Amino acid sequence: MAESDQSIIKRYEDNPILSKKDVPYPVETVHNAGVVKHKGRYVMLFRSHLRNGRSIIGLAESDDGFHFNVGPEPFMTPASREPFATYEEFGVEDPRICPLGGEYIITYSAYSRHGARIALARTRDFQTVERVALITQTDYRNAVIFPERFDGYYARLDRPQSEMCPWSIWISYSPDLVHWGKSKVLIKPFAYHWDEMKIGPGATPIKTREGWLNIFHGVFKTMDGAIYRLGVALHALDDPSQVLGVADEWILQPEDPWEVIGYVHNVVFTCGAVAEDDGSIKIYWGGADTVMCVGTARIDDLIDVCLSRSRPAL
Ligand code: M1P
Repeated sequence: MAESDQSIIKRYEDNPILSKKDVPYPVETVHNAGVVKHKGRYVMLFRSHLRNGRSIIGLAESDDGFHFNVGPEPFMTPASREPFATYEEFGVEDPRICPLGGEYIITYSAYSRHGARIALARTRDFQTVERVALITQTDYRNAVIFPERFDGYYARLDRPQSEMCPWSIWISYSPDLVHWGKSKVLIKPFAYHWDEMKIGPGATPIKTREGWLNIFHGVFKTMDGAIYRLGVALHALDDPSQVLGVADEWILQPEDPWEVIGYVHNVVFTCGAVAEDDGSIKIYWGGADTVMCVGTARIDDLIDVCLSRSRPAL
């Protein structure tokens, strides 16, 4: 489906790039994937629903960031070892990958009868993975770790889920990736706006010369259900708790048929983006919680919409 030429993100012409037919084990969806460049290749960790409705995480690799091959076995299934087993009983979802100190930190949602928590795992090679800790209580989703430390502390953006206020983006800090605190709200849904229902961090933050790009999702409730779109914000390089700008307009909305219709209608949802040396960025998103898509944008354009056409963060 054609999109407006004004779009800041150019969709790849052969979307969707991955769907369940590409997976050599039984799954019903391929969506919400974290992506990183490892040794010159693109590694994708994607979520799949099984036929019991619970989720697992698979791995796919690519030389060009557009054509991916899926590994023969799932990368992560619910843990059998405690304390993770109790909290992953209902599945593992929405992985994000952060390159940090020569390894890759994976944050994902752990689902159980006790709600949704964020779990943290690490890998050096995407061959083996070590679970490290459950890093939130219930109910949290959408945690992304910054790929650098600030005054010696790791930092993350996340999305606690409160009964009392719209779900917002927060920041927390940690000396060791396990114990987190100094939490502070940074960006809230904006009333009568495309993201007024709830927002959540999306891709692992991207370092640019002007600040950290935070590509997030925002949700608007209509009489026909919710619409998930992508937005972008810029955080200060030396202090990511300083929000330099939140773009007033969304940068991507469901338009292609596989984004409008699927397991959950009208969803574009990102868990990963890869910055390239030529000033472009590949942004990956799940379409309708069913397939994986990719598009490209200019990093300078994303910075520009944050700084020149911004709305209040709080
Ligand atoms: O179905 C759309 C999305 O709904 C949830 O997202 P959030 O709570 O952050 O708005 C998650 O289940 C997500 O995986 C899913 O894509």
